[in-house]
Amino acid sequence: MVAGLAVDGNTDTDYYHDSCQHNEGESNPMWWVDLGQSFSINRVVIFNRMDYGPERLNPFNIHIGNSYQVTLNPKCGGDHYIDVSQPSISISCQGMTGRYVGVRLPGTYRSLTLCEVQVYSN
Ligand SMILES: [Ca+2]
Repeated sequence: MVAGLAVDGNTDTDYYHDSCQHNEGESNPMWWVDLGQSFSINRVVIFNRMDYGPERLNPFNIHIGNSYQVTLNPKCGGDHYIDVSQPSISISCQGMTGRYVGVRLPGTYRSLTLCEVQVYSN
């Protein structure tokens, strides 16, 4: 079951098809979705940008919890790395609960481009 779906329900990984969100060169850029209520989360699937710079997603962190200060929420796992030859990665977050699901790139001058984030509840 899909508890929350962002950015637009379109998993197209070509940035120029207007289905990806993008932040250019920030420290610790962050994106999050407000699911509207707390859900028990099973997994998070992230669709990367594939037409340019797929390696820019690595490494990334996922935060899940009920604080609107999203970085205060617990991390699902540690640093995640997507296989840059693959358009998406599925990350198990079994046992975590939260209203906010965030994707954060740790470090300075990181560019965060997400073409879709799907959140699946139990
Ligand atoms: Ca999209």
